[in-house]
Amino acid sequence: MIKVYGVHGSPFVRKVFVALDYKGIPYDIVRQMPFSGDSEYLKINPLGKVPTLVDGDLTLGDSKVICRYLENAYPEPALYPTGLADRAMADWYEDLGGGYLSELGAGIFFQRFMRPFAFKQEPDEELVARITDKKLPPMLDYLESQVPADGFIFGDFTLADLCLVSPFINAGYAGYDVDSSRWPGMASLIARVKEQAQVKAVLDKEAKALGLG
Ligand SMILES: N[C@@H](CCC(=O)N[C@@H](CS)C(=O)NCC(=O)O)C(=O)O
Repeated sequence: MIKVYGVHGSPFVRKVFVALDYKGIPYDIVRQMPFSGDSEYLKINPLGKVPTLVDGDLTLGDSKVICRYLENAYPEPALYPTGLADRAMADWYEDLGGGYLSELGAGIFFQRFMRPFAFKQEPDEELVARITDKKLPPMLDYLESQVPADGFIFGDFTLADLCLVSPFINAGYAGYDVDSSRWPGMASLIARVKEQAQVKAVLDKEAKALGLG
């Protein structure tokens, strides 16, 4: 049985859970906290980050690498679009969502969720305001120009949809909602992705794990 090391709440672990569920692949979750410095875990993932996937003799870190492996090993149902240009765009969206956007979402999540609830510290609201008022608006303007008014980016649901939306799911846990009067396309894509069957199922488990459900 495939094993996934990680915890609910991480956008990268979420991606792998959704990919496995979407493809109907059974797996066990091995609870592994990020930033733990756990020496046993560092033996299988020297970066200490989550997720890590173990499939028999194969041990892989990094959600992007893991999801490409899953797509190649279990092609149906597909989680990436076919066609050179669409596939390249999906990779770009995955990179953007898992890179810069994820840092912004994590910044809000860390300040407004982790600091008060896990560390009993005040959030740095100046830092949050810099993200919400300065850094996110130009990104949201760009995303608004990319996303469809209905359905998903490439027609069927793909990981690109989840990757662009995931940072906003984490920011949402910390009370930040995308302004639907300013970015209606992005706000509605976020709502549709959260309702997608496998995403919804993972988010329900996440809410319980984070004490929100
Ligand atoms: N590029 C990695 C990023 C994974 C990542 O940053 N995970 C976070 C949790 S959301 C983590 O483990 N952070 C701990 C650390 O940076 O030491 C992926 O896609 O899997």
